[in-house]
Amino acid sequence: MRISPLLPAMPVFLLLVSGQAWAHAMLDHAEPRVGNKVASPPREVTLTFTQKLEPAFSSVTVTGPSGQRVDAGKARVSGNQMSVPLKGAGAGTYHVNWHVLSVDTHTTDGSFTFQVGP
Ligand SMILES: [Cu+2]
Repeated sequence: MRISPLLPAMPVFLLLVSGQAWAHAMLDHAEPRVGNKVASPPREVTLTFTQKLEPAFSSVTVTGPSGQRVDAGKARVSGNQMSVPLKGAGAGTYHVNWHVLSVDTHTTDGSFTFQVGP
């Protein structure tokens, strides 16, 4: 385990000092695509980031149309990608919430939605 004592303060510090000027692991793209509509519930969600991730400190949760958790298992991290399997939950809006630690020791998080339906 490598946990910097400064880690919890880093995001605030970075916001105050530099905004987005430094490179962090930001979401580059996702499948299903951010804000898009897909015909049937996907088997998994894959997020691709702008930097490699630390697997032990990176996670993603997904909630389905009625707010229930639909992520089915631990997220898998490979390089700059993170995937999580889903259990199908029908049509509606799915919320994806991610929280990652990049190899440069900065944490970032964010969320997006995609739609399932005809
Ligand atoms: Cu960074």
